[in-house]
Formats: sequence, C-alpha cells, structure tokens
Amino acid sequence: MAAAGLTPAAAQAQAGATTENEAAATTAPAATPAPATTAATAAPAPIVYGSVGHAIPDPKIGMPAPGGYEIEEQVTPLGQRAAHFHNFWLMIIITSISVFVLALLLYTMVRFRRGANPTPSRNSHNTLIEVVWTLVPVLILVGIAIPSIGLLRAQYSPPPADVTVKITGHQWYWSYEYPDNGVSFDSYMLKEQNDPTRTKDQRYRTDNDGPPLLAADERMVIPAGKVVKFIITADDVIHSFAVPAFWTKLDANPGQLNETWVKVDRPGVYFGQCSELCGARHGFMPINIEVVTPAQYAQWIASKGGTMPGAKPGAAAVTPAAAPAEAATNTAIEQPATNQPATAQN
Ligand SMILES: [Cu+2]
Repeated sequence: MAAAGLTPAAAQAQAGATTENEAAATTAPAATPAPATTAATAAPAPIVYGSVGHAIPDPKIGMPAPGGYEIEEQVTPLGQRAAHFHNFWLMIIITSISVFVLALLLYTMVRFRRGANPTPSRNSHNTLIEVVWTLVPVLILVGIAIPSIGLLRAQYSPPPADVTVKITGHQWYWSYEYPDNGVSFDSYMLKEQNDPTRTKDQRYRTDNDGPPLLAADERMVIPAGKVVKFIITADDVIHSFAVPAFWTKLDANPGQLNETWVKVDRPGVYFGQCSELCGARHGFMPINIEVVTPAQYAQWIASKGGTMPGAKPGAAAVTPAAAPAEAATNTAIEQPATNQPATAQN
C-alpha cells in the first residue's frame, strides 16, 4: 500500500480509508492496460491523507494550542534542555527577584511613610549593604550565564549530520532542497476553501493539513532519530526560519548560510512560521515539517524522484504494489494536488 508506514496517529485516521483503497487496488491492475492512464493526463499525484508527506497532525503537539501560554512541548534534545532551563531555573529566579523587590518596595512605602517616620535618616553610605547588592546580582548573572553558554555551544557545535536540508526563504514561501538526495521543491501556504483569492483548481486547506494559516501544500520530511542539518538562507529579503517545538529560530539572510541542527525522535507534524517581518505576505509563509521513520523517509525520497546516498538510482522506487493503489485513489480525490500555478500570483 502507498499508505504503508504511517505514524501512529495517522494510522488511526487512515484506518477507515484502508478498505476503500484496498478494494481499488485490487481492481486497478485490470484497468492499467487501458490507454487512458494517469500519465497521459499528467495529473499530479493525489493527496492520500495519512500517507508519508501527508500525515495527519496531532493537535496536542507541534502546533499552537488555543489559550496556550507555555512553551510548546519540545521534541529535540536541545529544546528539552533549554525548556527545562527556562521553566525550572530562569522562571524561579526571575519570579523570586520580582517578588523580593516588590516586597522591599511595599515595606519601604509603609514603614518609612511621612506619618510613621517624621524625621528621615541622613545616612548616605553603608559599605556592607553596597557590597552585598553588587555581589549578589553578579553571582546570579554568572549562575545564569554558565548553563546558557553551554546551551549555546551545543546549539552551534552539531554532531555529524545524517541528512542535510537547505532551506531558502522567498517572498513569500519556503523552498527545501536535499542536496544529497537530489530532491527540491517549494512549499506554499494552503488557502481556505472560501478564500476569494483562491483559484478553482487550487488545493485548499483541510484539518488534515493543519491549522489555518499554518498548513502548507508541501512538507519538509525528515527521518526520526537522525541528526538533520539545516542550512538556512534567503534569496530576496531577510526571513527567519522558526519551529517552536524544535527550539529553532534562525535568520535566513540573502547571501549568507546559517546553520543549525535538530534530532527529533518523535514522529509527527510540526508547524512553524517565518519570524522576521519580510513584506506584505510575511504572515502567510508557514513551515511544515513531518518527522517519519527512516524507512518511510527513504520511501518519501523515492516518491520525490530522489535517491538515498549510496543507493543505486531507482533502487528505492515506488513498489509495484503501491502504484495501482495511488492511481486508483486518484479518482476518489476531489481536489487537485498542486498549488503552484495559482500561488505564483500571490
Ligand atoms: Cu519571511
């Protein structure tokens, strides 16, 4: 099946559709000798929700939650370390300092008000207090700096990369390139069905794609448990590549390559946005990253016409069993798959 190798959430959602696809797959081979094949019409590959590249997102992770105020659940080792440092150290330190200063202020206002203290003290120096209020903040800052610098160092000294993705920001979409695999494509935001700027043949967003303004027509797909290096740049103005669940936010500067890395163990769909004001449609260039198993990743690379490093070209091509199923589902999908011609007029 084309839908083989689903994420757990996607597998559940897909369960209902499986029998339909299987039924179609069994009838499809008889139809293949007919002259009118999908290749003749050059129809784009149909969208099969739940398949690799179209896994169904889990609203509990990788996207903003209604009313949420905390840092998104982190899925990278660096993100978990940074979030822990923020939640259990920084928040406690800044809260204690704020409460302490507020208490001092209130105490002073009450205790030394004119009514209670008609003759003010004329003291202007107290060496002990001055040493203490200089040293204590210095020690607090050093205490914060040591783990912060360690974290920064880890962020900028990546382990050897298993996969490299070059990310380019454009006005107003992202493009992703897998230089080791020969895969590259653009990723545009999916418009709502009732958006007046959407053309008739343009695929619109469904909840299976992701939340409004965050869902893209093409997702970056990366393998779980592998070190993925992101090389980030832009071809027009400054953009910023930000994925909150990865603790990743890095500027995309024209003529410059910025580098960061992630390692995500948990398969799923993760959403981000351009985070540098880059023009009129700055708010409409979302980032979608789907984390899949390494086997699914290889399958996805093959489906994009790419090759895995070390593999013979074409070795990982779509299995014969998968092809009829995909062709058959083509008729069941009401929407055209591509977004490109229309989004060019954005
Ligand atoms: Cu941008």
